[in-house]
Amino acid sequence: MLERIVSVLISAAMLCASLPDAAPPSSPGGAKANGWLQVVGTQLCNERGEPLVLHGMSSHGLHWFGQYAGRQAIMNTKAFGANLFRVAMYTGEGGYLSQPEAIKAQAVAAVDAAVAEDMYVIIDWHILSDGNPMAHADEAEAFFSEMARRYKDTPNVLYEICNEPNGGATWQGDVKPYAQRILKAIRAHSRGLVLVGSPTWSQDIHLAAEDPLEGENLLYTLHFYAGTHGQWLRDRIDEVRARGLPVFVSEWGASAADGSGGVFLQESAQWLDFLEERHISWANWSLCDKNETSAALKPGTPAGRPWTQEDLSPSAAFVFGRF
Ligand code: DCB
Repeated sequence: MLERIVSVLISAAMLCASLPDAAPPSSPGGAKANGWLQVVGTQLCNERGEPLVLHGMSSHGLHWFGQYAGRQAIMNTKAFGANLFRVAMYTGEGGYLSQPEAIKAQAVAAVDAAVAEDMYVIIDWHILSDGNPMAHADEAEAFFSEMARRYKDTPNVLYEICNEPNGGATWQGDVKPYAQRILKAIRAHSRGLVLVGSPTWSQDIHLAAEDPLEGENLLYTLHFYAGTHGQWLRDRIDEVRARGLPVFVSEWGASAADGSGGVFLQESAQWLDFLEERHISWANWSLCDKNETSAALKPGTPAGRPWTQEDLSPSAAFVFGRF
């Protein structure tokens, strides 16, 4: 009899152990469960110092495809497993610098939507045609100062201060001094993660490794396009990490570097396997329905309803499956 009771108790205990915790967090990779992010060595970690990997989508330019940075669209990416959203706020090309108040309101609405979904969210100062971040450092400083104050108590928010420096911009003469200035403005209010780009569309991360910034909770962005960038750029990631530089892939595409061509799924899988082995976080370009191969949605897909596999482009059918 006693034997039988013991064996029933043991099976009950084993059953309990195989069930998930009674009260799972609202989203295992979300901000409620993980809190303020921090960098430990080269690894992104949660508030408890446990490694955390963020996966999600980048918006396209807010001023062109703002509907895909709304609550339903962000929720849709979460439903596919994302815990990160990147708000790409173009500065040039008719973006923030041309209409600051309207675009800022759009960016804030997108950030608030991601926060409401318990996701981490990147505020991206998306320089591109304006290749040198120094060209609009005053505007950037005012913008990030305001954002850091607004979100000083919101652990969800990450600050990407210069998407892709290019043209003649150098690390030592332009990007580093710019980053020092913006970092200071952000740190006056917030301890949130700051993501820093580098020359050649955020590929020259080795220049940052030779002369890194001082400060806490900084990561360096590396951007790649699977049809254009291969092993040599992955090797560069290993080189800089060996020197202690924390890396975050805040933008990558399954297309070629112009956002089109391909789609290069085999090359993308090779890249994502590489990132996964190293617990490197990423955001994919881009959540929109533009007629280009990097776009996640088939042309004409409405932003205001849930999406099925049928709505996804070949790129997103692959990428969403890797969240
Ligand atoms: C980056 C930019 C991003 C750009 C994508 C794809 O630029 F951060 O804004 O997105 O990569 O090129 C594209 C959109 C197009 C849009 C165009 C201009 O997909 O719909 O018309 O921006 O706004 C890169 C990245 C890498 C390289 C070059 C660029 N590269 N670039 O290695 O040569 O010149 O835009």
